[in-house]
Amino acid sequence: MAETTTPILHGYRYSVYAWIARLVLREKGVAHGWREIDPFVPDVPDQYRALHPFGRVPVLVHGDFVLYETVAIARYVDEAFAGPALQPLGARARARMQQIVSVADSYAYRPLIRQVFAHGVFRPRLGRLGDVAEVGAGLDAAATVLDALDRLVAVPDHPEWTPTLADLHLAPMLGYFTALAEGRAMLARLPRLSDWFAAVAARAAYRETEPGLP
Ligand SMILES: N[C@@H](CCC(=O)N[C@@H](CS)C(=O)NCC(=O)O)C(=O)O
Repeated sequence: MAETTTPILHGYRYSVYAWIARLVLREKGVAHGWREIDPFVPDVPDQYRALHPFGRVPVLVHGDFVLYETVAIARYVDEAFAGPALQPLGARARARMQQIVSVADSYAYRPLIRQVFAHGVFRPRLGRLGDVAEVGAGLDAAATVLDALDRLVAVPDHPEWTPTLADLHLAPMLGYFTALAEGRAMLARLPRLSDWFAAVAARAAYRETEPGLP
């Protein structure tokens, strides 16, 4: 069975998608190795491009099985290994989970991460110039995304609550977005989304995989 081989995650320490993959592995209780690769350098090594033709992170290598795209990695980890189930049963609950993941990738990633976090937090912390116009545009676009998510997320309502792949996909994006004060203020205006985020962010898996800031 595939479970006997230790999977290796290739990722960049500060990548939000690598964080999602690490969070899923941690919630599932899957021990794994780590190979650091910076996908933002101009020349991503050919060796890495052989694993990921688009030169992004993360990639999961499990024996002879090579898998890129975080949504596929997360689902594989949940289905190929023992541990708590991270996908709900039932057509509607699964569809909602998939919908939130898709909203996160399609509508949240660019404004929350590439615009607000990258230009408002990450670049300045590296001593590089962030573009305030990008931050402003990201905050504008984030309003619609956060409103939609406020209506979609399931707020934990009992002590045995366990997260789904939707929670684990979305929380790191909110984590980075709220590294900026304006992001925190926007989230604070939405009580459901705030309660949901507080519950996921309080989990040991989230805290232990949190990359921190440069
Ligand atoms: N659809 C990909 C997206 C991965 C992605 O965009 N990763 C970012 C880091 S968070 C990356 O590698 N960026 C490098 C680049 O844009 O050149 C997935 O779900 O894994």
